[in-house]
Amino acid sequence: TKLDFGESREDRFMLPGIDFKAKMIGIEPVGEARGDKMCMDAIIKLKYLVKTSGEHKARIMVNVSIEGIRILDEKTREVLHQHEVHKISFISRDSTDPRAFGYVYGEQGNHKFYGIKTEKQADALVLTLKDLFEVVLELKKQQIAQQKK
Ligand code: I3P
Repeated sequence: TKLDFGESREDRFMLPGIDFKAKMIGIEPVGEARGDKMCMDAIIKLKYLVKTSGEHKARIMVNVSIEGIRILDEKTREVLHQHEVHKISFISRDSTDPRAFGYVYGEQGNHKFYGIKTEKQADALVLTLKDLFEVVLELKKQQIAQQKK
């Protein structure tokens, strides 16, 4: 039997990364980089806008890799949004919906909340993102240690 002790944790984030099937709930400007209540308010508003518009949510693919989060059109695979890890400031689970979550992306004075409805449990994607952030932090630390040598 093959033991995979040699495989490093970051391997699964190497390109092309991991794809999650999802739908876009919407994008909402927010005033802060982080905050559970702020994100919850944003997702409630976005869901309300979807409902009252009567439109279907756009089908997307959420790609998670060392380059961050990329939101692609499910059919054409066109990149709709590209979000580097270091500018993603907060991830929020929707406490009322096991298939929804969102995150805050952007710079000071220009933060936006991205609300996403996942095909399966949102936890799978959220845990993958948390793992990615740890891996990126670890790589950064190693890089700094290398520079000091
Ligand atoms: C659909 C139902 C689906 C939902 C879909 C709705 O309404 O709520 O669960 O998909 O959203 O249209 P209905 O039961 O009246 O057909 P999600 O669970 O993925 O949100 P959509 O049209 O925005 O894709």
